[in-house]
Amino acid sequence: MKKKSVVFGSLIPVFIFGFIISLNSDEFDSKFMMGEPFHVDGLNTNESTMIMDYVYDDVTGDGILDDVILAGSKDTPDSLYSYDVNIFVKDGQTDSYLTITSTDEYYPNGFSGYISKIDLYDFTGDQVKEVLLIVGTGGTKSGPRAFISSFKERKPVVIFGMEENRGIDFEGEYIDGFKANLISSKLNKTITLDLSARKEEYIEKGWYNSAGKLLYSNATAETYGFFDVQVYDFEFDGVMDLKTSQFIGGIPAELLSTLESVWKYEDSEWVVVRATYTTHLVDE
Ligand SMILES: [Ca+2]
Ligand SMILES: [Ca+2]
Repeated sequence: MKKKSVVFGSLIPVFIFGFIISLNSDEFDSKFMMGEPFHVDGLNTNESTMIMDYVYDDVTGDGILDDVILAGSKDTPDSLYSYDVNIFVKDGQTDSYLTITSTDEYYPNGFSGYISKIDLYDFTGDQVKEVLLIVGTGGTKSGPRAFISSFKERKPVVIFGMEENRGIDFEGEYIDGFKANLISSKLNKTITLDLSARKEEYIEKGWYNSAGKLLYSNATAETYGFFDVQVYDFEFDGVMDLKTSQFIGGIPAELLSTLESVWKYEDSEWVVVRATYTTHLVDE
C-alpha cells in the first residue's frame, strides 16, 4: 500500500508539469520563432534582424514569465558568423522591451562573432536567472568572450562584461635558470614557471647558455584572453559560477602554461575563488 502511494504521488507532478509546458508552448511558439525576422520600432533592429534563440522564463524576478530573445543579422542563413546581435526581453508584466547591447566601441550596434544561443542560470544567488551569452571571436590569442546580463527588477545591466573578460593578468619575463617570473596585479600573486622541459631547445636557439644564463634580452610572457569558458557549480549549491581557461604565452610565440580559474559572484563583484596553472614536464 505504501509503495502504491509513492508511485501515485510521483506521477501527479510529472503530468501537471507536462501540461503546463504544452499549453505555454502553443501560446508562445506563434510569437517568437527561431529563424524568423524580428523587428520592433524603437529597438536596435532592422529588416535583416532575425531571431537566433528564444527562451521563455522569468528574468525580471516578478514570477511572471518573460520572452527572452537573442536577435541579430547574418549574411547568409547558414552562416556561423553573426553581427548586430542583441538580447531583448519582453517583460511579461508590462509587454515593454528591455535590451542589452554590446558596449564595444567597434561594434556599437551589438555583439559580433560566432554566436548561437543564450543560456539562463542564477549566478548571483538571488533565485532570479541571469542571461549568459557566449561570443566566439575566432581569434588566435583569445577564444570566447562571456557576457552575463541581469534584467532583475526590469533594470538591464551587464554583470560580467568586457573588464571581466580580460581574465587574470599575469605578465613578466624569462629569467636565468630556464624560468619565467610573472606577476598578476589582479590576484596580487607572483609565480615562477619552470621552463626546463625546453632546456635543450633554448640552448640550441641561443636563448640560454648551458649554464642557464639568459641570453635573449627581451623574452617576455603574458596571459592571453579566455580560450574556454564553462558554467560550473563550484559549491554544488545551485548558484552557478564560471570556470575559465587562459594560456600563458611567451614572446617569441610559445605556450608556457595553462591557467584555469573559477569566478564566483559575491557582494556585487566577481571573485576568483580558485586558480591553478600547469607546468610542462616534457615538451618536445
Ligand atoms: Ca518576469
Ligand atoms: Ca540571479
